[in-house]
Amino acid sequence: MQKEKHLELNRQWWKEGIVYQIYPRSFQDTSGNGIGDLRGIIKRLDYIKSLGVDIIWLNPVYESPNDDNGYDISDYRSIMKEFGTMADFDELLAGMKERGLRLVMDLVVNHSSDEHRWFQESRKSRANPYRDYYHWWPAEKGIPPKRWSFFDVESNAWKYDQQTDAYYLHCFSVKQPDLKWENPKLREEIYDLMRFWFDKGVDGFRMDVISFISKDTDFPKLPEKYNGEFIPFYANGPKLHDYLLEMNQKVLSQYDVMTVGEAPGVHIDEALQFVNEDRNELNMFFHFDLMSLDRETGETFMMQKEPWKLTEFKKIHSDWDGVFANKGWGSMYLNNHDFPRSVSRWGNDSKTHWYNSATMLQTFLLTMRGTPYFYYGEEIGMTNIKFETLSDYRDINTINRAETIRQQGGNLEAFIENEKDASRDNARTPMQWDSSENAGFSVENPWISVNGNCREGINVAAQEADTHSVLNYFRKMVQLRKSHLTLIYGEYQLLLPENEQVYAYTRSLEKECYLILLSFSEDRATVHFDEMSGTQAKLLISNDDANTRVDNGTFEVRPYQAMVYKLF
Ligand code: TEU
Repeated sequence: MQKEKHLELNRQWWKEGIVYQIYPRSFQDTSGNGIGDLRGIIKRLDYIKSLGVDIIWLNPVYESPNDDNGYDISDYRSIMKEFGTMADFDELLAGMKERGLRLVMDLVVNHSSDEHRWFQESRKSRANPYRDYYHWWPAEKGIPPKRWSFFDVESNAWKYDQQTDAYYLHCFSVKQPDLKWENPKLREEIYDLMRFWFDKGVDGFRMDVISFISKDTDFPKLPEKYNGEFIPFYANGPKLHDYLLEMNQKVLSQYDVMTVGEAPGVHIDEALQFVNEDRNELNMFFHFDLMSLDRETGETFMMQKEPWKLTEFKKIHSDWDGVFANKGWGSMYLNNHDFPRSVSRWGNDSKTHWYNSATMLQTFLLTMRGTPYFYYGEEIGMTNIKFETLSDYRDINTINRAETIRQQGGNLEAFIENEKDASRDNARTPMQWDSSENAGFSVENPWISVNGNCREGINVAAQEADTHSVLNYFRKMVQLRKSHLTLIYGEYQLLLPENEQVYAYTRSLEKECYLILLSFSEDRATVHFDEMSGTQAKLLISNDDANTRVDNGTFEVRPYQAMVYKLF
């Protein structure tokens, strides 16, 4: 019976695992330079293990001039000096394996750093053997057709290089030239470096903007329909799936590894092309539908904060669950190093509601179908820092956006106000280990300011000691998921789709069925399910006082309350 169930469910470690994302620059400094490092993660491995998570996703730790905090790699086979040495890395990996933790690294191969040897060679001459590792447009052909850059002050993705009288393409900063995947030699280089890390024992890759790697190298004028919305255009290169299939055949299929693609611009209708098991491309990917729910990309790419409705939030997650109901597999995340902290964005970080909404959002990720991804600090409810001044920021995205607005005589104050909610640096402040000056992150001045609310109980030390803390609720919820296969593989059924206060759904597998009730509201709510009157509901967990038994289908829900009931 067990074997058939296993096969029928197509059980996989990366489906049952819980991922903990570490932004190494902000996790733990041990070298005293105010910057997190690999020895800092080694120091905290027992803490990470105690969370009950299984897989660590490590943001880039490779050699880099840090124009974009490591997403600009100058050597794919060496460790950034600020973070430590390869010996530190090997010790970290060994420490993880000892504890049964798996390591997923970041594969950043849509672009490299302009300080990478490949680019240094490529820009030397048009005949250089590395010329075709990048996208060059000879100046004699005239100005290349408009392409947008995420980080360029003029938002221009073409940079003129006098050395060879040509332009090179960079979808991100000028120091992040795009690699030319159309060149099979370049692809082989990338497959080799992937094998290098897999042979070291790494268990997978999160693949940075993998949806952008294929380009139409004739660089036609952008079709009208993409005006202002260039991301879907970047994400539909002609050879994208050929490359992902080739990568799988030549590398991924040779190892027991996990892959998750970061896929901005991918529409829900294209989802199964990436993760349908029969296509042998990726295991899962991050879509951006939720990440763009509460923001309007205004001119100058200022991510204008917009109100959002719970019904929209529910629809996004229900539609994507539906796509992967029989084929493929989904990823569940509410924040990461590119987006504001989830409790401040999707919950309510006011003193009154912080605890309930932080734990409610944990319950959501741990009761949905799809591999849950937690970002460091989410287990203790870390919030946005909401910097007051531009000088507090370190992120190229904010600094260059501000420069664009300044140059265009735009409203810088409005921009700074908006960045309090929208900026990436909200997610990059040091991990809050205790309530000391630098929150136990470093003895020296941290590279970016610590959030002062580490002195208001939002720190590990205080929450370790409190059995009811956000941290200990997280641990309980993790164990609940791990001990109920239905919460991992069970069918998902949305209830009360029109309710703007409560997100209600069931998870069921064979005879087992669970009801999950989540309040996204500051006000109390009462919900009733006709189909449940007479059904026994036994409470398994809640982040607030709740009725332990309900049998008439009516549930009282407190502000930002979460409840998981077993139905029978
Ligand atoms: O992010 C790609 C991406 O889509 C983001 O730029 C996102 O749109 C933006 O951050 C919204 O605020 C990946 C990495 O996750 C990001 O950290 C890098 O800056 C970027 O690629 C370039 O490597």
